Amino acid sequence: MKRAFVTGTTGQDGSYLVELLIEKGYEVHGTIRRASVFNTARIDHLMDHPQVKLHHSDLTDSSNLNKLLATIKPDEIYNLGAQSHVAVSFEVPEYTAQVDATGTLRLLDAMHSFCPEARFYQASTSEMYGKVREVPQSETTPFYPRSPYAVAKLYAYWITKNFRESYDLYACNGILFNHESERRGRTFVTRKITTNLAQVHLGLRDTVRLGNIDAKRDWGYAKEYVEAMWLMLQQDEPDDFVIATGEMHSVRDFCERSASWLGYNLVWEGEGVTEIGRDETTGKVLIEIDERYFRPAEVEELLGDPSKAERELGWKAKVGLDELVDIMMESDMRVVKKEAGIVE
Ligand code: NAP
Ligand code: F7E
Repeated sequence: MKRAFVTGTTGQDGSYLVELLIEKGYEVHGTIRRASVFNTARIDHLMDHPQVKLHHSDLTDSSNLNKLLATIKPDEIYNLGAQSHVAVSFEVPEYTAQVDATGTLRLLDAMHSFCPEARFYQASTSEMYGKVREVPQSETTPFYPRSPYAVAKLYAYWITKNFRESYDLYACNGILFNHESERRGRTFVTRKITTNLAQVHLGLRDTVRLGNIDAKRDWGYAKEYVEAMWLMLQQDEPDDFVIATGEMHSVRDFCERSASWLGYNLVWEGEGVTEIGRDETTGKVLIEIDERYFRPAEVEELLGDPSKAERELGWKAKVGLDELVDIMMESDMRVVKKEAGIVE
């Protein structure tokens, strides 16, 4: 049985990846961080699965990583663990670098020392393109990171490539554009919109308060994106791939589609921080702008060119934005009702 080692198992992508690897017959060694509250909600259903083994770990602790890789000797390593919130990285830049940049180095170094035959996947990101140099962005587009998160991830990208070239390791970067799901963290904009709008609709919150609603992203469905990670580690040669849908939409557009799912027709009034989004029929204010959610430096638009992945991995995104909104709104209406004790 093949063994996989996955950091960030408790996150959105980690939980989907563990499910995929179980399906493919792997023994999955996942890492969890000790926290003062339970942080395993996304993998609780997998805890007692005979193919899953969980280990306390942290990307800031090389002695722990060395010990784990020396004993597990995995065939594949997926480095998904990260301080992954862009806005938070401006508040904890050094910690973000410790986890996202040097954390990746620690893991690569442990692999080089204890299981150099393993295959390594690095969770690289479209945020590295930042202030974009060309549209759409492909594997050859120059980078221009705009946050401590993106700068840290750029280090991780290059150290992964450097270990591949220096030590002949099988190490790949998946440059993934934004991908969302019903398991997305609630402080990322799509999930914030779907949970908060559900709460507004049920009378549990007044409005949804957002920052820059004109930012544009290439949003895909996380469950499909983890298949691309696995595919990257099944090729003859290691390489780097952009994973994206090839379509771009604004946060404003995501709000309109989510509101429409609930039966509202969202119309906009005013500008800048005084802009609001109202339901045209009832006049009810659904969206307000809040300066707190603007970032010191913004990534205005990201659009991926996934043609290399389609050509070489046979991977193509199937879920478009409307289906993604359906999945997330349907789930969040259920989640929010359950949390509020609303019985249908
Ligand atoms: P996520 O939901 O925020 O999950 C991040 C995971 O990393 C969690 O399991 C978290 O543990 C763990 N983690 C945080 N700090 C850690 C540390 N010091 N040591 C070890 N693990 C740590 O992120 P995601 O959306 O699943 O993304 C997965 C990876 O892909 C991340 O590296 C992210 O930066 C990258 N990425 C994401 C996207 C996207 O759109 N989702 C796009 C491109 C790249 P806790 O549960 O304990 O917090
Ligand atoms: O923001 C704007 C915000 O936080 C998207 C991470 O998974 O994807 C993610 O990073 C956009 C930005 O994602 C709010 O300013 C407006 O322009 O959902 P987000 P992100 O920053 O693109 C990349 C690929 C990663 O690698 C990261 O790990 O939406 N926005 N109003 C807001 N964003 C948030 N969070 N909250 C707001 O209220």
